[in-house]
Amino acid sequence: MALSGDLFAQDKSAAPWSVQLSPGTFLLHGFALALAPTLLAELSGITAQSPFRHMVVARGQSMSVAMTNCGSLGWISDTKGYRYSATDSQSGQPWPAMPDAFLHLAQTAALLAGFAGFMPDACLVNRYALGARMGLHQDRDERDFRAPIVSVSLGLPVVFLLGGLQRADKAQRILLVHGDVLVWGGVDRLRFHGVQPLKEGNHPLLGPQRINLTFRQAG
Ligand code: MD3
Ligand code: FE
Repeated sequence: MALSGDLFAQDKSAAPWSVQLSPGTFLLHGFALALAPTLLAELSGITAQSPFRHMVVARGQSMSVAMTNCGSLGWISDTKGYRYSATDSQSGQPWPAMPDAFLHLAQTAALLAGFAGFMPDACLVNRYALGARMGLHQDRDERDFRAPIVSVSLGLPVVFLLGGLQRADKAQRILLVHGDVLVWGGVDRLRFHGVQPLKEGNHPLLGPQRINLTFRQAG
C-alpha cells in the first residue's frame, strides 16, 4: 500500500518536491506546474458558462474573493447561508462539468499523499485580486470528513495560514506559489485556515491575480 509515510518520510527520492507539513497535510511543491496552461484553458470554458462572482455571506457583505465552481456540486453562499448546490443560481443551469484534467490531477495528488479512492464531485474556484483575502475558517459543509481536500494554487504567491482545530490556535504561515498542490485530510481535515491579503504583482500566465482550485467530495 502506498502509505504517505512511505513516500514522504522514508523515500524522499520518490517525491523530492513534497513535504509533509503535519500528519495529514502534504505540500506537493510544483506538482501542477506542467499542467497549469491546460488548467487555465479549461478554466476559461468554465467561466464562460458560470462566471466568477463575489458571493454574499449571511451578514450581507460580499466576499473579497470571486468564486465559481465546476463538478456536479458547487459551493455557494447567500444571505440564507452556505451550502453545496447542483445549480448555479446565477445561470439557472447545472455547474460546468469537471474537466478530466482537473479530476486526474486531484486524484493523483491525493494518492501521492496516501488518500486512495478520492472521488471529488465539487471543485470550488477562487480568484484573488489585489487585497483579496480569506479569513480563518473550517471547511465543514461537506458530508463526509473522511475524504481529503486537494488545493491547487495558480498565479501570484500568497501567504496561507494553517491554524489548528480551535480558532484561537496559533497559525503557521506557509507561502503558496504557482503550481503548488496541497492535500489535507485525516486529523488535519478540520483545521482552521485562511489566506492573507494578496500583494501586488504580475504573474506571467495570470497577471495581477491568484487562482485557487479546491477539490472536495461534497455529497
Ligand atoms: C490545509 N481556500 O476555498 S486552500 C477554501 O487558497 C479555501 O483559496 C484557500 O480555504 C485558497 O475553502 C486555501 C488550501 C488549504 C485549505 C484548507 C486547509 C489548505 C489546508 C485545511 C487544513 C490544512
Ligand atoms: Fe477553506
